[in-house]
Amino acid sequence: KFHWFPKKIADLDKCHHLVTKFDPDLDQDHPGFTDPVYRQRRKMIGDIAFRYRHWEPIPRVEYTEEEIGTWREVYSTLRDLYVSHACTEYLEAFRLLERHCGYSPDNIPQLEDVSRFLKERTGFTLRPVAGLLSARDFLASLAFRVFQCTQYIRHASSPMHSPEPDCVHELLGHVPMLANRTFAQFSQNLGLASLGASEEDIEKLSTLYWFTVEYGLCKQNGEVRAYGAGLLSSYGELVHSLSDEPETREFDPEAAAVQPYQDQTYQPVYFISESFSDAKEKFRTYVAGIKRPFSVRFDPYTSSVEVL
Ligand code: H2B
Ligand code: FE
Repeated sequence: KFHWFPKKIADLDKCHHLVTKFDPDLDQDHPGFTDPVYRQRRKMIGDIAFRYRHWEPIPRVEYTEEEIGTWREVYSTLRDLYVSHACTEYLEAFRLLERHCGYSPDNIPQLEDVSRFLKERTGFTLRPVAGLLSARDFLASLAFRVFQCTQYIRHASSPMHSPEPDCVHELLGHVPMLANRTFAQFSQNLGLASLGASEEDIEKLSTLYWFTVEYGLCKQNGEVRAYGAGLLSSYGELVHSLSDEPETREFDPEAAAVQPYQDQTYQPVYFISESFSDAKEKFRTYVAGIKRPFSVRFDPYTSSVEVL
């Protein structure tokens, strides 16, 4: 009657359904579409994810000079903007990642190192994924405090933009926020709410994810700052989101869950949360209204989900 969902963390090996709309083999607008060498490389790194099983260390990738060059360009451009545009939780984690995890303009951090760092901070771990994952599989992994993370990097011709998630987006956008306890809890709650949910509810939860985890803004000491990964990994949109061009609204899960969104250009609307605790509380109220014929409880000792 309801959709299958993972009950234990190793079940995430079965949550690998990709959405191919932005894949360089199929999307003619992908900057790598006409570059067979890039597509080969992207596939090789993707294969690491296809072969990966839970409990294994994440294989290291030796990045090429060209790939590191792409990373360097984005990293150094964004880094200067973070001071004035990123929320304090992000900045704090970013400093730690530079100190302990190999974050620097000249090095693309290894997922295994980052995963160990996050495990120690919030219990989150990473697992490699070969591309854009279905919303259901992606959200389900969050329920186990697992973040599915791409390992390949965008095409060198387009360092400031990638149509699909890549390691720049994951490492600069998502990872620092996952080191924050309140944010980690919020992410897990979103995941738990998605387990076995109807198609409509998955659609709403992924729209909510979009306006918070990807494109969320928050208030800090009377200023607005970014915490969404789509913003923190895009120079252009980060500037745009804090300019007076877009419309901003107070975060309201009911509204954010059904707000139409853009995955090709900048968002016309952003939602501003008072704080992460506030967003988490509002989300709790929202989730209470989602109907499921069962409830779930996460057991942190076994990293499994009990169905009640
Ligand atoms: N897949 C991957 N690999 N990374 C993401 O950030 C991502 C995803 N986000 N699949 C998901 C979809 C998100 O857009 C929501 C849950 O639909
Ligand atoms: Fe993302």
